[in-house]
Amino acid sequence: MSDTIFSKIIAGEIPAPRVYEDEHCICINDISPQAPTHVLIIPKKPIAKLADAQDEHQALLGHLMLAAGKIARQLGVDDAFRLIVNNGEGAGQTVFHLHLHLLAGKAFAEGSL
Ligand code: DGP
Repeated sequence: MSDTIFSKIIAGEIPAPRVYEDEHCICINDISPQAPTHVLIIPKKPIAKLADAQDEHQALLGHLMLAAGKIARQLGVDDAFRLIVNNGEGAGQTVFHLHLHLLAGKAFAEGSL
């Protein structure tokens, strides 16, 4: 997989303050927020897109979900947040290093995507 902007942020080559970090992931504010809270949850291990994940990544994927809950509690938005994964260009993915978007702080229409 070629280097992406996220690999450079993980490596510290491009500065990006961490909302949260542990041995498996970093979490940073999105540069172009779509909600008052818009955090990207990015595994340190690069996987281009969710559809490329394999059985061996099961624990890592679970870890990212747990990190989302932890960050939501940390930011006080654990009552109402949305997680989004864009998979592939057709779904709006622009950075080909798997990541979760955590969005909160705005009203999400009931039942809408
Ligand atoms: P996606 O469209 O799902 O691939 O989302 C990529 C997101 O990454 C997009 O919302 C903007 C964000 N992004 C791109 N470059 C940077 C950057 O250099 N810093 C930060 N913090 N976010 C970035």
